[in-house]
Amino acid sequence: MMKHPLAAAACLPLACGLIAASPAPAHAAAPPTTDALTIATFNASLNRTAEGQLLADLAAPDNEQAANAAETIQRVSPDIILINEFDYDPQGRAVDLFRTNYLEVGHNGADPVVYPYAWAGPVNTGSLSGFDLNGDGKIALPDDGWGFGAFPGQYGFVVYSKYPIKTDEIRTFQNFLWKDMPGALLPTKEDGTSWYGDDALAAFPLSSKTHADLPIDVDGTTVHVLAAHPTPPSFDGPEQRNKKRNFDEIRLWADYIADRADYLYDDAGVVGGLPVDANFVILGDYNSDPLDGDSYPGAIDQLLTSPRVVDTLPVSKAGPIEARLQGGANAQHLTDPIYDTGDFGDDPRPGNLRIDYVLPNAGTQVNEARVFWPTREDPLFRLTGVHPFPTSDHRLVWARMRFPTAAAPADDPQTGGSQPIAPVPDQPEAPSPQPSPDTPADASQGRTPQTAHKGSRGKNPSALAATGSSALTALAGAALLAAGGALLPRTRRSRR
Ligand SMILES: [Ca+2]
Ligand SMILES: [Ca+2]
Ligand SMILES: [Ca+2]
Repeated sequence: MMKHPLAAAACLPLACGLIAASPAPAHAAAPPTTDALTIATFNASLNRTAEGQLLADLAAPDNEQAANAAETIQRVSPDIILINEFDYDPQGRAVDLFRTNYLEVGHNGADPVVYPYAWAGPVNTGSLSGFDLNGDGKIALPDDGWGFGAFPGQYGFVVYSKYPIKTDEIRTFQNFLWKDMPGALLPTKEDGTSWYGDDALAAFPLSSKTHADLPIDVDGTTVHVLAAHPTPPSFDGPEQRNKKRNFDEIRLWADYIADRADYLYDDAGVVGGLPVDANFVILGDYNSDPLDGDSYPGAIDQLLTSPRVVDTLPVSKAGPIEARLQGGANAQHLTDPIYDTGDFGDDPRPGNLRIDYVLPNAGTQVNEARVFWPTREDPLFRLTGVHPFPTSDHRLVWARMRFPTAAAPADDPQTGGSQPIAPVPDQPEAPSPQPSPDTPADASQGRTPQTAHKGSRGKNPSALAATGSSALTALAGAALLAAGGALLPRTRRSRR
């Protein structure tokens, strides 16, 4: 951590007294911020076709695709990363094996990366609903799972962090029922009746996997990682059941951050959303491009146009080149391919899309934002490649940013501070290890630590746990176990 420039300087008693009395750092106009963090999302295609296969593949360090995924992560070395499509197992063994055998082993000259903290939780994919959800006359996986999947846990996700995850304040929304969202876009048949029967809707979760709010302690400032993986808005018919679910899965976070979530209950029964001054970063594959692909209209714009959100607009040099080389549907696309994050079939469609996002709260300073997509002449192109892909059909997306340490501006687009990212294709695809000289000085001297989840939700066991009572802490732990989260702390801690 950089020291505040004044902290080490000799000063007159009067000046020192002023510093001690005021929380404001030397740059009076600049609000205090955290150190710059690199935060990433990566749909790494670490799902497998059979239960247990990922564990088998990760048990030894010789799985080429897993090694490629690990090297991709090492090339960026994010402080916090969400990995989508990572099969869940209740003991968290895959989470540990990927750390031990892949992330913590250098690949092709890339430095190992150590994440002392991780979280993975149960998902709805591959959990057989018992109803014929797709209307094909049979009740079977993968189509009739509460989320599309061949076995329980397929297409799960994991969050790795170099900073502590505040485990007693995690909230998950795996079980929130779709029908309980006011104005839910529940699909209907051509005659106007519900596509799903009342018995199915009585148990139908909105989240196709889970939605998880993981508060992370960044040197005393809480940043809520909001992780999800809404269902693809495809593989349906005129009823648009997947398009509408995708829209509402995205809406869950849009409401959660904008003080519109009074209806929303988490898996521990706690109602409500984030305080409007909380720091957050929405991460994941949201299966929705702003202008192209199969989305229900406006799906991802619920987040991109929210006054609470900064669109970091990550860019790559290779996206436009690949769109041109691959042709097909890409030629008709409206979203600038500089923002594409997924390389999908182009003939006839959908073509390459922008669907993976890193979206912090308004007031966050964004220093740089990139899609890891090397050009074909770059040696690292071997990590992204062309179909059939050596690693994934998605690209790792990252942004380097500083969060406000005081309260973030709430719902004020004038001070929301979307920091435009100039598309500068000639810069390297990996973040610089140190903040650039013109970024704001570390303001740790003036920090006001935030407390999450205070006051607004009386039933919150996390808030009870914060009282320090061991009995109440155990209650919060029990609630967490009920939610089934696998908490995977490590004793070692390495920072960047
Ligand atoms: Ca069926
Ligand atoms: Ca393509
Ligand atoms: Ca595109």
